[in-house]
Amino acid sequence: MAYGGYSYTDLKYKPDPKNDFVVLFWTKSQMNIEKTAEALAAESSVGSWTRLRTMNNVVWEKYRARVFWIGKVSAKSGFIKIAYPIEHFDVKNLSQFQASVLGNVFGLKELEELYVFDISIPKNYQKRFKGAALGLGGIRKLVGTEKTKRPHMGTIVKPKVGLTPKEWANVAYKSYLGGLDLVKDDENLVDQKFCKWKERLNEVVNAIEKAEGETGQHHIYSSSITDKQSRMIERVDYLNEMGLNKKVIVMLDIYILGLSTVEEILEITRKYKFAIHGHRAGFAAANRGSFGVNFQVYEKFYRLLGIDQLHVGTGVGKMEGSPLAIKRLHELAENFSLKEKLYFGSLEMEFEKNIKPILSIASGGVDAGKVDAIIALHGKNTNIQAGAGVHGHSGGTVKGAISMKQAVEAVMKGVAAPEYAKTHPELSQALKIWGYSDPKEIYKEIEYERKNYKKMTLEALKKGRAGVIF
Ligand code: RUB
Repeated sequence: MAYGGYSYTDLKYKPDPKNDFVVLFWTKSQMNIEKTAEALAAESSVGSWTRLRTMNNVVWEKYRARVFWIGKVSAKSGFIKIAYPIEHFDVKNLSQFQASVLGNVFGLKELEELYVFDISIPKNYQKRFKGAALGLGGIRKLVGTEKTKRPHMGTIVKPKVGLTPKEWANVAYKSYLGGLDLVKDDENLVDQKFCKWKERLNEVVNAIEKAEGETGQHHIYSSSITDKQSRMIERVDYLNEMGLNKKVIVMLDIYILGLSTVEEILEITRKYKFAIHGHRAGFAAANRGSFGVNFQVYEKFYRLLGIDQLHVGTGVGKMEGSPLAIKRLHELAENFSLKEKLYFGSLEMEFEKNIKPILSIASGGVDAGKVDAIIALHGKNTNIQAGAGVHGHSGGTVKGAISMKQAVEAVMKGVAAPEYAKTHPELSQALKIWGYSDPKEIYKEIEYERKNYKKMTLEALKKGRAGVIF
């Protein structure tokens, strides 16, 4: 089988974890799976649709992709693993990697489905990146939870847009007063006329100082600066001049900005020792349905680039993603490699020592009644964030924040939220409004996966993408 005059399939090939990228694709197309595999390898590496008079041995031997595994589901669909040599790519340029492997292939007209489940990044490529400046340990130090190791608690001020700086900061103040560690801008609030960025920032810093005097806690603010590059740089410079790296985290809409812009901004924030809050707004626009890339691929890129705390979903809230799939994203944030070799849709990969673990963020449709389930899924190394689940509490923002704090306290004491609620009215009220997500269901799913990993893999190889829990 060949495509464009060459055959890229070498089923005996063994990728080298130090120097080869490996990509796991799912595809369904009008061509036989073997031919689709060739087409993907050609278009994403050295080939095209027909033979090239300009091809030479060096190009072919040194830079081509190799299809080394095909998991056929039907004649025209299946899973494919392709290896790419490190020399194929720029020395340190994730956008160039993205254009090669996650680029044109999605436009090939014969393809009816193309989904990239995972990627394994070779060690020698990872070494070229710095990883997070603070990472999980640094963020815990900043908030003061390195000893207790409790989950962080945050909120997104709502309404998303429309409040004036003073109104906004007042909501932030109340959230801190209720005991939350973090208050953040929403992804679409930057510098609108009714709430200018600098004014809001100054008001929130005052709110933090006032609240700290009352709570004795250390509070932080994720400030959204997404914009054209020069304006983002001005904002980061301002934050630095104000000496705010212990109070403010720089928040970026990382998917919308693109990998290279994020890298550029992170070079500056690293110099000034600011942590980065990565919001993934827009990711779903291109990555749901039949064509797309699993978030774990981007999560790996973001870890390399140096995001310190990253939105990865909840598994139980308002955003898409099955509990087990989202659990994997949290595991990927806090570990150097996935602890258990479970789950067919992931490739084995170990992060290099320089690529620090980061803090995952569980956000989107969260309230106090979901905290038990979130921690069951994601463990304690996570920032649990509720917007409407705080500001929609019938007792108002302070009580909403208290309900979140009580829910986390309950987990830390090993008490289920409904039990703890008997003596904690704010939590009790939250459970009355929004109900309780029982973690028992989650534990059952985790246990099922643990026991049935092999069966689930076979299932995926029979059912295709539908058999993989993403
Ligand atoms: C939270 C909210 C966030 C989502 C984004 O508001 O809308 O922007 O967390 O999703 P609320 P994700 O708490 O009121 O639902 O974190 O999955 O990227």
